[in-house]
Amino acid sequence: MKKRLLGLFLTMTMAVSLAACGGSKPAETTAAATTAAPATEAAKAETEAPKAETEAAKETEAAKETEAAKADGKLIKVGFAQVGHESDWRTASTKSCQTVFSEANGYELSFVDCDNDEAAQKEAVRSFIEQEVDYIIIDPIIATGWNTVLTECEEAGIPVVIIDRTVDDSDKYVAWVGSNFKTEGLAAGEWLKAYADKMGISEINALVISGSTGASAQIGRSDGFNEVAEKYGWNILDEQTGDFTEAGGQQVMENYCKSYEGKFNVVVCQNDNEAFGAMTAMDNAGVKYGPGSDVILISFDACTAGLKDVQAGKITADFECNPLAAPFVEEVLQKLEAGETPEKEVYMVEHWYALPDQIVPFEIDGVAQEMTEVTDAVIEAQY
Ligand code: GZL
Repeated sequence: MKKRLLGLFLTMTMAVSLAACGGSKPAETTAAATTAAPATEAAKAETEAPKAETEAAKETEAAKETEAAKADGKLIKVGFAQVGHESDWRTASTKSCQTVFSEANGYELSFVDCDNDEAAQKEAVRSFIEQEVDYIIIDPIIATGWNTVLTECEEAGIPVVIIDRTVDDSDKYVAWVGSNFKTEGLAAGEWLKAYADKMGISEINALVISGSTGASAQIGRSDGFNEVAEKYGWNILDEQTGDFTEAGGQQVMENYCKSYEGKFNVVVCQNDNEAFGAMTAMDNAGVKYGPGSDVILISFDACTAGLKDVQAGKITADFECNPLAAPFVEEVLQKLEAGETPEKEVYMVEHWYALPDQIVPFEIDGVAQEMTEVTDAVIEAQY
């Protein structure tokens, strides 16, 4: 047990440094460390040979320790039921979890990609119970239908941590780490109002490509944006799900370009991958979008590829959803390991992105919002 606690201490140090790096994404990048170039190739080879042997020895030692810890049952067994692999955001979320819950950090991770299949996700959770894992992490594909299986986890004495999306019909979990999706929707709406006023656009006719129906991210973003639309009397011409995928976004936008030709001036995509698909559809239909064009294109997630499209003048504004929650989930597990009570809710830090001409002051419920200019450095530091 002592070894495991040492491993946990090392993990906490790792998590804090990871969290500092990934959780708040520093606005500026640190200058790349410079190293003196070796004098000659021979000197370089000589310098590197012992280092390589040392590295190899270290890796062997670490592998031996991990195997021993595994054999002694000292690794913390974690089951993670992930939504799927539908988006760049999801890829970053999975990578973050697999990096944090690694054997080197003292964990034995059972990872299941549930491929956006609710039944498969419940099955994965039940398999973790059978495996008698120490903890279960769930990113719930949709927000309801969870009480039965969470009761089974409770009866098996396995604490559950929810990451990212929420469970709305049960509180049988010890903590949730994620984003305020309604705030993201409100931010997009209030920014649009401020930007439209700046541009002298008095009428908003919006088409929405929403995320997976019933996912808390979809529910929150729709609720927030629709609340602003009602407040200002905008026309939401249509809202159809693109299922958070590029193919879904393209399919819906192709239909929109036919059904609403010349009638819309705003497209809201509830994640970047839908926006990528929507852009392909609008390109094919000859619809101009982005700053200075006929259509304002709004997106969510602000993944690296999405910010590149902001910088290229394609996406007009991108509202971040931070996928790097794993270090904060690990802090919850470390508290539980230490017999402490973790916070029930932990919110991620998020930013609203645009180019300078599209950065306008706006408020959410009277609170002034900061926007972040998309620069090469910001893109470099993104996920
Ligand atoms: C939001 C997350 C959503 C992302 C999409 O927290 O669940 O699911 O916005 C992803 O990119 O597919």
